[in-house]
Amino acid sequence: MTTMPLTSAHWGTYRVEVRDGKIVALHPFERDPDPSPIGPGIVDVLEGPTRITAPMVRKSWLEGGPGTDGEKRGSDEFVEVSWGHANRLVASELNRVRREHGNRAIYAGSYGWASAGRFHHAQSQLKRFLNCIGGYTGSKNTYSFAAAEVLVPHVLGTFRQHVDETTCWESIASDCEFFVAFGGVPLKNGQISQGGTGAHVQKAGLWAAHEAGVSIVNVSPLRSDVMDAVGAEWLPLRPSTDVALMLGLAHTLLVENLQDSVFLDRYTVGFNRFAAYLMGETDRIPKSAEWAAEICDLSADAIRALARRMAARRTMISVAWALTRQDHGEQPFWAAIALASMLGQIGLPGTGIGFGYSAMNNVGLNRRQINYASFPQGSNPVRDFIPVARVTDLLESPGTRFDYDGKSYEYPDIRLVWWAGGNPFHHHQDLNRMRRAWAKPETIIVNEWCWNSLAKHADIVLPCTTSLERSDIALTPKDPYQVVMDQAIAPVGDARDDHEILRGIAAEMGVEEAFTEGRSPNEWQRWIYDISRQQASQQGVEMPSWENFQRDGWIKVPLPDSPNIMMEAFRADPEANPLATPSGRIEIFSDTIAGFGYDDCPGHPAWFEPAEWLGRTEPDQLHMISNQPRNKLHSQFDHGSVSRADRPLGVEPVTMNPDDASARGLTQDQIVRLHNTRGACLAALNISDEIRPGVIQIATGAWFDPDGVTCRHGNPNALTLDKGTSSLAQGPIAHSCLVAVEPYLDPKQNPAGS
Ligand SMILES: Nc1nc2c(c(=O)[nH]1)N[C@H]1C(S)=C(S)[C@@H](COP(=O)(O)OP(=O)(O)OC[C@H]3O[C@@H](n4cnc5c(=O)[nH]c(N)nc54)[C@H](O)[C@@H]3O)O[C@H]1N2
Ligand SMILES: Nc1nc2c(c(=O)[nH]1)N[C@H]1C(S)=C(S)[C@@H](COP(=O)(O)OP(=O)(O)OC[C@H]3O[C@@H](n4cnc5c(=O)[nH]c(N)nc54)[C@H](O)[C@@H]3O)O[C@H]1N2
Ligand SMILES: [Mo]
Repeated sequence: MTTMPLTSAHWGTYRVEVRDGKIVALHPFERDPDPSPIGPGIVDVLEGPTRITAPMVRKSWLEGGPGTDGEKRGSDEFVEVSWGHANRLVASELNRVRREHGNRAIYAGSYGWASAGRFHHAQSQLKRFLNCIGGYTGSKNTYSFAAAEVLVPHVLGTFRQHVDETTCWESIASDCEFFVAFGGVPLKNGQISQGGTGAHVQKAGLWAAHEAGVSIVNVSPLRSDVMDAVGAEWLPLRPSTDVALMLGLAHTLLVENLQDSVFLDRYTVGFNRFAAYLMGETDRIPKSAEWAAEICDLSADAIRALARRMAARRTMISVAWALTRQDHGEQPFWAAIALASMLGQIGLPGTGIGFGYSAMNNVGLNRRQINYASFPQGSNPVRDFIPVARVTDLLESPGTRFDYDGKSYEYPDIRLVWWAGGNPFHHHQDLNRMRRAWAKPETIIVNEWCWNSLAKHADIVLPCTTSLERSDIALTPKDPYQVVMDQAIAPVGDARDDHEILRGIAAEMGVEEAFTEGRSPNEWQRWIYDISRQQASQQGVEMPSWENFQRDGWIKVPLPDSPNIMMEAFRADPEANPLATPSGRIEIFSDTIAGFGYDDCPGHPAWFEPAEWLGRTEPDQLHMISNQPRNKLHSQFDHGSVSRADRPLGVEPVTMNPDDASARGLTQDQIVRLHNTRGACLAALNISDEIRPGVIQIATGAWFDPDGVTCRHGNPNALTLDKGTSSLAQGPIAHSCLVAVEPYLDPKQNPAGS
């Protein structure tokens, strides 16, 4: 018998072809004009050797108890146990840690992308459970754009709301003339939309802009960050130097009197202080086009020409989120806001600034934002937290203090780590350093469905289902399509839903009623839907009954009456609609930030030399860009057929300019070793002039497979630098990283080599 249930994922909506209880294929949703090939990558790995089918406990931990041989994590054997046994082990260990060290000794920030679906959201489930037993140390912000999440609210009142209200592609096609994309608009990224999407629009949006005559500039070390078909002009700057370029543009506008003074007076504060910095009055360094050219390796004439064009045309500035994932990653967004303010087009149709047309399908997607309900997490009595990317510092240095957004905090002493729905062995920087710190906690619990490096580095592995093995609802304010996620197959092996895993442990600890409130998963989903439906109705959108939603499988929420334009209301009337900043205006100078007294994040946008960049290299070093992979979401399905097909040599490809390859005597498809003082990884060489000299690009996502400090599989986080962006946001800086590249001589094939 064949059925075709519907499912939703961060990479789109699909029809699942199920034959006799087995999934044989995923087919694109009939409404999706540009479906992502990522989805089918799950089919061949749902079962098989990489699937976790029963609870597993690390042998030394099971035999010796908590804290035994933490340094064996990642290499120790695992022993299968029953669910009853696993639940008792987890419950008694939680009780011990709480009794001896208090709940703050449990770290459950559990950052990561889990699955789409409003109810079976792994982190929400875990956090709700832990809140029922006294709480946990959590984390703040994201790896995506931590620096912007902390900085931009000081400057524009909020960050996330502006991202959600990004001026849509329709408005760009009708009203923009000049689209300047820092970090480009790589279509690989538009496959993704957090919480699911019904129709992919990024490619069509960019194409429509081109067809409407919008000129596009791709400011990026990678030419391929904008699709060839739109004929973008390529400005191949050095990585991590966008701030210098933006300051050079701003200086040119100022000295040529091209800035919009009326806009600056009415809508901003602090421009004069920034102008003094631009002119070199504060540090004797004018941020001229010549100064910028020296840093970013573009010509001063090109910089001046770009500034003049931006002032003469209706211009949109797009800043990729990647620009925040570099040292001093607060500054590119602040400098871009200052530059857009000088152009004076913020809040007008098709122009101004957009935070990340590069990043996801939902950025630039015209839609109505419905306030859907979530699965309630309860409240956490523990006040301790870390900025998310400070996890290694947390484990390494209990009791030490850190700065964050104007205050000072202390790292608690973590005894137990619990991760559900994220992969720190994918997402964190300097994985060799993290691995050493990871040996310290007494117990590490992980909910996972596949044997990735996170699962391998745990003490207790609780096997969870994938979204194809349970039913859920994908309600998301980020997309007009709302989708029923049908259960396609029975759970594989003894895998349980995260909710069911935690219900079992809650029962063991006597808090089952508090955790479930007596509702079954199905009743919870209906509860979430009914509240969402009421809230939608208050926003003027009528959603069908639960029964009809289930019957039809999906709905499409009507589009807004007029296209989204970011900061439109503020522009129309800044007195009636002030920003949520102290001044109510755009803060080109922020007294609040200046008042924090950070020498690495002053009161206005400023250039700082990154910790690692091409302006200061050892001989032979190259700048490594580790951007998002085109064939998967982060590390998910790296073991699946879609990802493997792009990796015929078994290791992740790395792209290098022909000049750099010939200088090193390297050839196409050769296996190379990328290395620096922190670690190394192997990669398969792809030689191409789509990348500027001095820079290499290797996508993130290869499963970390350490052989000493070398990742055999090509995970760039074996090399990246683990340092905060600044005292303000403490965000991750994966993109500021220098490496050397050499031929790899496989000791097995080449005993005389290595
Ligand atoms: N070098 C470098 N590093 C980076 C970046 C970069 O640009 N360069 N980008 C950073 C960014 S922006 C991000 S967002 C992070 C992403 O980092 P993560 O979000 O941590 O990466 P994922 O691989 O998506 O991890 C999700 C995990 O959840 C598991 N999972 C899926 N569904 C379920 C479920 O239902 N239950 C449970 N329990 N688990 C589930 C998956 O198997 C997977 O292991 O990486 C960051 N790291
Ligand atoms: N297919 C796919 N899509 C994804 C994801 C995925 O894993 N796979 N992850 C999603 C997530 S969680 C996020 S946060 C977003 C991230 O969205 P982005 O941050 O926009 O994505 P990246 O691919 O890291 O970076 C975009 C481009 O910026 C360029 N770049 C890097 N450093 C610099 C620099 O210093 N200056 C300039 N001008 N350009 C630079 C790189 O060439 C890169 O291709 O992507 C989302 N989309
Ligand atoms: Mo992200």
